[in-house]
Amino acid sequence: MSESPRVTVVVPTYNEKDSLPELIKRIFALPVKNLDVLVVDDNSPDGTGALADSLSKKYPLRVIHRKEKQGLGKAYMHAFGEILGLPSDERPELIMQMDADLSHNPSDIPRFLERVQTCDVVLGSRYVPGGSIKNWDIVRRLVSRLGNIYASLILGLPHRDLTGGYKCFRVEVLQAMDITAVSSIGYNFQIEMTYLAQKKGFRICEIPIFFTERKAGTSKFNAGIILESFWKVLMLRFKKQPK
Ligand SMILES: Nc1nc2c(ncn2[C@@H]2O[C@H](COP(=O)(O)OP(=O)(O)O)[C@@H](O)[C@H]2O)c(=O)[nH]1
Ligand SMILES: [Mg+2]
Repeated sequence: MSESPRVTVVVPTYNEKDSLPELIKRIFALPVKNLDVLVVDDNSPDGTGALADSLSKKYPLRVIHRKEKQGLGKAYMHAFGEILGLPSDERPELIMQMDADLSHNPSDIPRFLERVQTCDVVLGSRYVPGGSIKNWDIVRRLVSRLGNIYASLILGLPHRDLTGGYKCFRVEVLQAMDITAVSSIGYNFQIEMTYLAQKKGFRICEIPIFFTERKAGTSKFNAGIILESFWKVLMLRFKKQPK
């Protein structure tokens, strides 16, 4: 990989107007070269899409405007599809993804970029030594822990945090997958992508992150997400994967 690979950070947004400007400011304050941001907004009623457009005048940031809220997985697939469709001299070598609500600390980005030099996928992990979660109630902690244990047992994945959304992929990983065939609509996308990468034989590693529950806006997490994961993980396990 060249000295400073091109990096695109994909940020899905739905009603994140109170967090996005601060997130973008902090990302672009980092001493990282060749970095840009791709916001994927699902027509947020709070005007996050227009806000992202105005940020694009100040920063190297692009915005995908989707018609309506269709789930996190769909938003990521749209963004990854666009990135893979870029001409090779514009395509980033590295694709990061992170939440917009400041739960993921932008100052961790250089650690991801360092680690991906010897890995193909880097997972930001709350459940490896040094990782932690701040301000989650007991129910959310339990759901996350049990969800991770369930997914790792069923899918035979050794990683500790399969449900997190702070990650870095080498572009080759996304190129090796048929992004349009990813079946998860919602948050299960995180588990599915890691599973598909593992199936393809890519090296996946984890780095500790400190996850802080959002201060502004509201979580879009709901019981439907748990249900989707419950059956999608089972379906993934028994589905024949294309070579
Ligand atoms: N574009 C898009 N973004 C979404 C959707 N659902 C959640 N997000 C974004 O995904 C990230 C994680 O969502 P969040 O509600 O914070 O989930 P939590 O951290 O698990 O409680 C945030 O940046 C959200 O704005 C969706 O349907 N479409
Ligand atoms: Mg959140």
